Amino acid sequence: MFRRILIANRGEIAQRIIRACKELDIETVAVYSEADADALYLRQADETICIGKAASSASYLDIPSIISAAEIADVEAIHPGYGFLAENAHFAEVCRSCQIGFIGPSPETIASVGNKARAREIAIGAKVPVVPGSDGPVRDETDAVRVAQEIGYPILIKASSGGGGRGMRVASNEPSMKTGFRQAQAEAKAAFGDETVYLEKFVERPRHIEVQILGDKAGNVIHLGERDCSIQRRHQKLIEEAPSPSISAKLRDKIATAAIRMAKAADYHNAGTVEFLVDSEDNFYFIEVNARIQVEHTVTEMTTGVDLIQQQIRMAAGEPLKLRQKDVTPRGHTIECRINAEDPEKDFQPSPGLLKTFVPPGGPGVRVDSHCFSGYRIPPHYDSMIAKLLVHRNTREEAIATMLRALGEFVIEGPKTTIPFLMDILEHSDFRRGNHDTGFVERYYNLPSKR
Ligand code: MV4
Repeated sequence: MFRRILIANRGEIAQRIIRACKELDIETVAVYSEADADALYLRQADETICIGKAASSASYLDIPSIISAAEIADVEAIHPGYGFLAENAHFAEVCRSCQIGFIGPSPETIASVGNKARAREIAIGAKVPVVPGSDGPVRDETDAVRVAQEIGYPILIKASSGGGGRGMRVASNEPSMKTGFRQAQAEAKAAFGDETVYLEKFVERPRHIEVQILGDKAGNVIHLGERDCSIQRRHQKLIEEAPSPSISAKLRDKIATAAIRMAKAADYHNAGTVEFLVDSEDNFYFIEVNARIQVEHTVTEMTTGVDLIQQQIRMAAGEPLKLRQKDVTPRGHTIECRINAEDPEKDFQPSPGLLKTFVPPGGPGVRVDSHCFSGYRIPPHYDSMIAKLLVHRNTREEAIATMLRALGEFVIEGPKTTIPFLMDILEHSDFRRGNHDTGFVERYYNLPSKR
């Protein structure tokens, strides 16, 4: 097992990783930018190192600074958390060449699943259902129109280096394909330095179901059930839950076993997520692999009782999985709300600054993962998530009731937050029925009345 690791991240995930390390008796080295000098996680780490200016590009994304810190602090491994360098194959490669462990998949796996057209090919090879689409990248406009003719409109043009909703464009007919294709290529080139695009049939009103997997270096892969992340706005998840309220036990099992096939085919080690879309007829399709621990890993921790961060660290250190598939027994229902310092009445504009009062809720079935405290100043340079509020209850109905109680109990003075908006969603009849898809927020938010 590692003796000492560096955490290349900030905020609640840095704190989450420190907690796991303390329980594993591993020393922690935290890094921080000039804007994070007063952050809570720095008081919890064994050692702290300033790695640069406030801008992420000059600190949390600066590979030479992070590697220097790791060398100076003499750590055996780096945990990248989520975001920043977590899915950067080059960074994982640099760690390898410096003989520093990377707590995540191999650089080769990160690169291959990071290429979405390649990930699709791997899925096809593993008999994992994909959305009808092009066989690999589409070269030019003529090719695009021909493939689209075969699949039928509407079509989604996706950037191979995109993902998470970036670099996508809908084409509803031949003329819009002709113009859209070139624009998509140009946008992809500008955004990712890679103009490669591919086509998929556009699935209308899908549900977003993702499967948590764990894979050790010996090639054992297990799943820890799915999360339903259909409640999102502009590709930012707002509410995640497990189990999904809208899939049958049979479909759940089919999706989970497909996720395991995908992980094995991608030679996936460490913790990861396989994302699927489920259409209105309960067909499911692979869309992406997330080669990192995700924000919402906590949902799975609550339903399975498995500490995913501890598992990640153990697997990166070369320990084989002790957990067997039959020992993973999801229980009850978990809901997570992401609380952001944003103003829902001003188009979710970030609302950083002084947190005058921050009193999180408690009581039965409640977990709060947050780096915030009364008197903390939320820096404007990073994402606006200030807390993850989770509840775990026996049933979904009880979980919704506890979540509404806990959201109501939260006292946050200073910045505007998304709490009122989250409460609105939890009270919506379609959400309560589990009758929602990824278009829920956009539809609901454009409606004058919600019921
Ligand atoms: C799609 C789709 C419909 N059809 N692919 C968005 C994020 C990225 N992971 C994939 N995404 C989508 N891919 C096909 N062929 C609709 C989405 C999508 C979406 C997916 C999951 C969660 C929220 C979403 C919101 C809008 C669009």
